[in-house]
Amino acid sequence: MRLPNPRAARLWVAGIASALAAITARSEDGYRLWLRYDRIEDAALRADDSANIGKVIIRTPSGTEGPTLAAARDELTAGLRGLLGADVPVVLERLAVPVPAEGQEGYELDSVKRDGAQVVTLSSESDTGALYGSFALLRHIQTGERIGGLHLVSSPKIGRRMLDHWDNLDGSIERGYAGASLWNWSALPGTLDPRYRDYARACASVGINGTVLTNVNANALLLTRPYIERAGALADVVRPYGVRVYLPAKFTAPMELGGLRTADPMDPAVSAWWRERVREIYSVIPDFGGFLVKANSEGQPGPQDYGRTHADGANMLADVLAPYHGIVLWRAFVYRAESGSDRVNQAYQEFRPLDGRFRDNVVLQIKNGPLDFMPREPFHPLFGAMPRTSLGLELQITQEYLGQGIQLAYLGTLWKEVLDANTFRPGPGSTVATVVDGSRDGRALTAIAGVANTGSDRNWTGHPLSQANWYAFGRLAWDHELSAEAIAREWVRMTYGRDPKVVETLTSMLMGSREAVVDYSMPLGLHHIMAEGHHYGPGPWDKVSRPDWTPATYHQADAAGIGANRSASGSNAIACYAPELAARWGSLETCPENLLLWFHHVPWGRRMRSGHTLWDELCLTYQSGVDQVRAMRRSWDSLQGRIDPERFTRVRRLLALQEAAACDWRDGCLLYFQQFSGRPIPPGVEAASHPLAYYEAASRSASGITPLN
Ligand code: GCW
Repeated sequence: MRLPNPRAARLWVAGIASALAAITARSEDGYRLWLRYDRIEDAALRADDSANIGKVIIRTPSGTEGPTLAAARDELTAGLRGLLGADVPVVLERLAVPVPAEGQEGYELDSVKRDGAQVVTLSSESDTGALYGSFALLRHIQTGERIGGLHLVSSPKIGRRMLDHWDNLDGSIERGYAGASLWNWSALPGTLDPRYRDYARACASVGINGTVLTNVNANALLLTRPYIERAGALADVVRPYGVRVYLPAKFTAPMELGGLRTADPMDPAVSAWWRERVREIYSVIPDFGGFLVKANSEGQPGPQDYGRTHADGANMLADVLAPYHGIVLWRAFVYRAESGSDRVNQAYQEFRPLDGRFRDNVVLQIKNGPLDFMPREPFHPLFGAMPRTSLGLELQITQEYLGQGIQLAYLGTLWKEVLDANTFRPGPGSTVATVVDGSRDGRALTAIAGVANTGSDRNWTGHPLSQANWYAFGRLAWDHELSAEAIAREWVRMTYGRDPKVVETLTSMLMGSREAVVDYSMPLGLHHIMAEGHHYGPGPWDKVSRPDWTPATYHQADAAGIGANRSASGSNAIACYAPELAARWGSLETCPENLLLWFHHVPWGRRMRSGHTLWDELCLTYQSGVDQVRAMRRSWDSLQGRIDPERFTRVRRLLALQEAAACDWRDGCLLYFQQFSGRPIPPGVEAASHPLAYYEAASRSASGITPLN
């Protein structure tokens, strides 16, 4: 036999080794999300947990197994086998005494001794509560907490915890950055993608209990029998996981589908048409949640087309749904180009007079800020102004204005900022969170919604680290008192393992990431200066047909200064807030600098708290945003070898693109604003690589997005 030459032999051995490694290494494509259940590497901890969990006893009032408890048992069995490497028996028992956890969805977990052995009891007043408790137990173990001495009582603070999908029936997703829609309408109802179940598992694992399947820019077809059946097939898959299906309702559906000459909510023929549709929906989906409605907004039809109010429209649908215990989620994202008034005041002016006029089964669903999911906005003033209405909070998980599928922006911090904001309504405890969870005004119907960031990408969310936002939304919807950092750390432990260096580094990257995006894109209260249409990258120069979509309307840059004057001498948006806030935000001296240009038109030369002029501060903040991205890149690189190569490489490349995008924001915006300030770029800020025309042209390209490959 001829021996191969040494170089060929080396190559051959290396080839075999890498092929073997590829076979043995688990493919880390992100599909499993945070529900990984990999063996706990710390043998002592594993042994300790195993000794303390001889059995899991699920206790519910019936003590018998239906589809939800079967799902709980499957999850526990698979999860514990994965984590502990042992088959832990899961048994059911009848619960005789009520558990301390409030409400049907709560649970209690205890480590107790039974017949001489350590076991875990999981008690709940409902099967869904037991399912949530199962996920909580697995989370406890997966994040490295000990089972011995376990005592955990938990229940959700908000009733309806929803994902709103902006998925269209043709499979596209409005503002979706992770592939196509998860829902394959042409294959439904006959073919059920296994992903539907995994979607429901992921939702249930963080307590999400509702899904609006399609876009608020609604398609009336959804209300036809074939689509109701397709939605019904999805409802059947997600139901065992405690997730109810909701649908968007197009206001003119009675005309489009029913041939009526009007959609006037006061017309008896119109409500009769809806009644029949709703009857048919419930005959297919008995636990149908209700309708989400975008009306008289951005071209969508609504009750005002017939001289009726938003309350008239919402109440008509609410009355039709009430016999089935369905609800209406009516969006407050309403503004009109023709009105000529400041867009951030319009929803307040429209809805505040309607306080107390909505039926009990209506939730007014309000975006976190008065404009539109900007990187930073003050909270929406309606949260402090409608005590006699159920107010739901709408957040955007998909990163329309925060880097889309390319950039890292952990949104737990943004959402906490809103939830914790004090509305200064008279009396104690008036944060946005206590209004939304109903405790402030004793409201029974409560809701929170996140616009989903899911899609057909193998890893569900496009950017591997954007999974954290789906996770954080669910965790905060369940308990808004959790800190953004605790949630980030928990997610990192579940998704990237418990290596302390990984946990600390990645948690701090997540925690700083949103502020980095603010700093390199819309710092100091700037807003709505992204490129038109695709909304990715800078576009302060854009000239748009509608003034309320035109960046200059919002930045107001001129030779004197920059920023939107919303004080009493301007659009007076501050008057929509409680007097304490109006006073604080209305004065240049007391307005927080991170909202300064939201509320004020500020002279370029004004001294900031740092001692810099506004112009210098603006430049330095943009630069700091870029520097923060560079620091994130270094942090991530320091994790090489501690994270699987597949996810490591992908995030590494994305962070490089993020740095390029941050530089584009800095350079484009500073070159543009410099035309007005006429001041030099201060030392410490890097010079732009291109002239302004380059950035303007780039923003007008199809997507403004640097391709991945
Ligand atoms: O943020 C804007 C988006 C639209 C969206 C709209 C809304 C679904 O740019 O794409 O439409 O808000 O929330 O209705």
